[in-house]
Amino acid sequence: MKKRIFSGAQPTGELHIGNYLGALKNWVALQHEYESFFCIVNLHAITLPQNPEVLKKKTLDLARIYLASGIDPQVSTVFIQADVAEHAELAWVLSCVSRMGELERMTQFKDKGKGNTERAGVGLFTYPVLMAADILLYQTDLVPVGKDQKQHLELSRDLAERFNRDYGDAFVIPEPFIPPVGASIQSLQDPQKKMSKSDENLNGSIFLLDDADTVTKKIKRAVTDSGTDIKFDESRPAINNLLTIYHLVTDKSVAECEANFDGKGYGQFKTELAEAVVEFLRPFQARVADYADAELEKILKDGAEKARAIARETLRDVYEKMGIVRLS
Ligand code: AQP
Repeated sequence: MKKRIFSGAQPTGELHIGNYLGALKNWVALQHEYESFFCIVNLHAITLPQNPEVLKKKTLDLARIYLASGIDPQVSTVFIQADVAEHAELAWVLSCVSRMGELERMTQFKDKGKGNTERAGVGLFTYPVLMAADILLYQTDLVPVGKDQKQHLELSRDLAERFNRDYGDAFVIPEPFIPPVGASIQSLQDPQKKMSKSDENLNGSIFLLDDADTVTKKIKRAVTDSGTDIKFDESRPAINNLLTIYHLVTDKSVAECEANFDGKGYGQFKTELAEAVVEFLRPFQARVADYADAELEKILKDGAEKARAIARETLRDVYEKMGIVRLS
């Protein structure tokens, strides 16, 4: 039997090349090897305020992005989180198993809550518990994510182990799959920060739907480090980040990338990088319009039905083990 993977993204903001290189690219590569579940995590989206109309639209847009990236709905299960109510139910159960202290240690809560815990939403605080529910419901073996989600995944493992120890084995303990390269694509404007949908500086991120002109301008404006060599070098985070993007969008080896820019200046490097990113995005952008609304909805409904059957079984077992009675 194939092992199982689960992953998801939030239908908030515009997906950027970091989301693609850190997550989606790996989902596409892994889907034939694993039984795959890819979720549009719209319940996670409301942990920060959203405009309801925009959120509705973004939910279907994100499904289009998944499919345009190469996720094959004949092979993988693609669905919307809110279509499977068991996600919210298991999140409640797991919140009763979680400790305040462990959630307080989550760095994303500190970042997104901007250090003001009095004003931060409770949903933002318990976000990692909902993420644990997403993963554990499907008896997931492997979770392909970017580096920013590593801590949340460790919490999922801790909660699964605690539940299994206290009530009996109900969950597979998931492993993270964090790509060796591309797990953290940094902002073009501040290479100390990860590229992020919610960054107010739009020049920091290359969005998957940016046109050629916008991509080129953003790359030309990208900050660089001192020095002139165009080589992979962690101590020069700006150039390292740009070269990593080049490496991943062209699929050229590290040596080929360095050889290609040997003796060239930053100007030439940025021109070639912009061309490579535009070329990489072109076929993807053409595919985004491939699916009509009705076809897309059918894929998502079929996906939800398949997901629900597994989720229901896991929750039934969890309730049984905890002594939660349901008469119907
Ligand atoms: N900069 C990044 N580099 C590599 N991978 C990344 N991911 C996010 N940013 C980078 C990975 O993308 C997947 C989906 O992310 P998400 O929708 O759950 O959003 P997020 O992790 O909260 O990060 P975003 O997209 O930048 O949004 P904001 O601005 O809201 O934080 C995940 O697997 C994530 O690791």
